[in-house]
Amino acid sequence: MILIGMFDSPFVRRVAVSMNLLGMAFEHRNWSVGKDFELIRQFNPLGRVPTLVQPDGEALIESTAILDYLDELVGPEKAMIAAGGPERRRGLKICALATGLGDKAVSLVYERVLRKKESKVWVERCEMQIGGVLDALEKTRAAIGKPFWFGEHIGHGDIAVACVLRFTSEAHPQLFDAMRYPALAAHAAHCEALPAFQEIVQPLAPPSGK
Ligand SMILES: N[C@@H](CCC(=O)N[C@@H](CS)C(=O)NCC(=O)O)C(=O)O
Repeated sequence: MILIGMFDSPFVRRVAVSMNLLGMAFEHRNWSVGKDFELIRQFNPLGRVPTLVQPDGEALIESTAILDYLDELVGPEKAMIAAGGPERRRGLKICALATGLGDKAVSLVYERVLRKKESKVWVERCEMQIGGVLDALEKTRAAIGKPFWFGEHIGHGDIAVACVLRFTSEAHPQLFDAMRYPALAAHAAHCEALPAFQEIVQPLAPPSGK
């Protein structure tokens, strides 16, 4: 399989870290959504990453849909989210909050680098949404006295939250104060110390818009 997209993207990184943890080999195309847009569009008409190209040429898109397929491939024993019931619903919600936060953090980066003048209304809205999600995730994580969100084993929610926190801290350091979010900071540190995370990391290099 070929994974397209840079590891500074929290969405690409969550897929790559999961593949690493699941022991799935992949080739990596370190293509930028800026300068390599046309290359990416050859595989995904949206021109977005992550895009995961299967051996038969089929291209999967959207991190959550890609991970859903990978879980299906490895089977319910190794899948990194519960197969059904309340634990699956709660797991999907953690993932949705984390990736939604990631969408807002990415949107703020594009606002900064691609526009001549930022929209104050949009920036304030995104910052409020990011703060709201961080508060909600902090409260939930603080109430869980376990190594990971759903117990002893790492899952997609854990990975999504850690990847998005790293991206947000690098792109907008003023929006993530570890003192205000101690449970999330500890969660991120715990995940980032794992070999699967340390092997999949790339400093933030946003598109320049030129
Ligand atoms: N919901 C998507 C979000 C992916 C996403 O926003 N990727 C960014 C890079 S971090 C991208 O492709 N940006 C270019 C664009 O949206 O045109 C997912 O989970 O895969």
